[in-house]
Amino acid sequence: MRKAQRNRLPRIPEALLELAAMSPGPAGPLVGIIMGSKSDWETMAHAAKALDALGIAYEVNVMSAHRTPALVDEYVSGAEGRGLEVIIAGAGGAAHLAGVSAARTLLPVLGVPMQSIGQPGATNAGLLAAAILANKHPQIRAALRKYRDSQTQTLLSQTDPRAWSSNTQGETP
Ligand code: AIR
Repeated sequence: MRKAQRNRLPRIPEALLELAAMSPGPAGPLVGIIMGSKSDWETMAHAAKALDALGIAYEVNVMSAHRTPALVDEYVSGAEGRGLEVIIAGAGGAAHLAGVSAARTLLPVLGVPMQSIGQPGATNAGLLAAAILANKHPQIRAALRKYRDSQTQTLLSQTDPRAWSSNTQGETP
């Protein structure tokens, strides 16, 4: 672009830039949340909640490494081709779903072993998925930065732990 042309371009106001950062990301789901049983949803919903907070599109499906291995194979093998970029796999018991999934794809698979890691692990899996996606998607990067800034502000406004009872502390780590 020549200098004269460049000078004619309007400056993008800060507010517009902020709006662009808040607009929805790429159309299709980027994250596939899978779990071994519908009974895992109560925990895995926290991964979905973390993605919701950052405006990241995801899909949710129940499938089991032991009960429906062919379905897991089909879903995971096709995940990258359908546009998914990260898989979050939650399962209880032997919690093999993440390992079985990772064997069938080069996508990053974040495992959430249900009983041992539970809700904080599911939330962290959502945030880790966002950090992975932020390498490629500027809108997600902006959303993640905004989220982290708000976490920082929350901490800075609560530096005296004695002022807060245990049930009023923030939910996310
Ligand atoms: N599971 C399902 N297939 C293989 C395993 N390990 C797990 C589920 C769930 C637990 O077994 O992920 O955490 C109990 O499942 P359900 O369906 O009996 O509630």
